[in-house]
Amino acid sequence: MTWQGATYHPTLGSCAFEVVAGDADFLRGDSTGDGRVDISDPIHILGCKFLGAACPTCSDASDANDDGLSDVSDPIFLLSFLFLGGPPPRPPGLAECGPDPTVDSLPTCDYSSCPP
Ligand SMILES: [Ca+2]
Ligand SMILES: [Ca+2]
Repeated sequence: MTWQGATYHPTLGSCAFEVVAGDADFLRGDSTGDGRVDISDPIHILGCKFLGAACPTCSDASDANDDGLSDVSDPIFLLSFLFLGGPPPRPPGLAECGPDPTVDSLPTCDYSSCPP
């Protein structure tokens, strides 16, 4: 490659990258962040989406169906689980805190109901 009259021979160097665990552990479905999943969680998501109420600080927790989107399907999924015998939220689930095993583009999770 020539640039400003000089010839350069680019070489491939080594590079390193670091995987940073940026998201907090959480309980899937706990949109309110209070450490449990109940009727308040789908109401919280619906309030955010339709009433201008405060939105979840952990989108991964409110992504109850773990499809990588935070939308109206999540409170429907939770209501189905809570009252109609629908499937439970996917891992990390309701009982034990954990990271999101699914890669998605949701914002970084801020969740404080799990031990550090
Ligand atoms: Ca909750
Ligand atoms: Ca979802």
